[in-house]
Amino acid sequence: MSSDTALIVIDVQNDFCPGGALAVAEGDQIIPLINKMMDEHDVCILTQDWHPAGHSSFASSHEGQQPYEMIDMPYGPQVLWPDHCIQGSHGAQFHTDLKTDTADMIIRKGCNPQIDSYSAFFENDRKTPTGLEGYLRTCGVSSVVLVGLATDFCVNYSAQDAAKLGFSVTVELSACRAIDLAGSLDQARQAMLQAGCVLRD
Ligand code: VGL
Ligand code: ZN
Repeated sequence: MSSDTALIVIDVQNDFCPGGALAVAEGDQIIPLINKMMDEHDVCILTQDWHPAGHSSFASSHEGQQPYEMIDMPYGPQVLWPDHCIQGSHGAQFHTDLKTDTADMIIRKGCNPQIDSYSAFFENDRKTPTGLEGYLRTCGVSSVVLVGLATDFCVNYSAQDAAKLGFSVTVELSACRAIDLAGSLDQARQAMLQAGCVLRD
């Protein structure tokens, strides 16, 4: 694949795989396909959800709230999650089967205690950048292929932001898996299509 296309691998971490704190069904099954795709792309980016303990996206940080409830944050509605991907923990490590050696860059996100960050490009205020856009532009990248976890949250937000920034976006759905909370997968598919992303089954 030419170097104007980057593969962006979203959050293939222990906590999002079976047995993890925020396990996505079959989350580990996409790893062989992702490893193969990494061999086929010159530019590979990995993202790593990387929260400080007590992060504001954790239900445990809000008295009386349970995981998967919604709250209003200053930047908008936010789903509350079980504690997950705490910096330095086993759950935050990449799954051991993921071939990380050929990655050009690893973006850690969700580090700000006050703001969640689903997207590889912006925090959930939708305006604080992670720096990935600049990196991709510097490399001459104009199109991105997105894979990883979870389809309806971090892949979805990353895909929409990439499209808004003017990249051509393909989401390879066979190499993604979803959390699917109350129709979130259908909503995510619609939103990604609306944003101009190509969804490949
Ligand atoms: C994610 C929920 C919370 C994801 C990350 O990777 O999709 N979802 N943090
Ligand atoms: Zn998270």
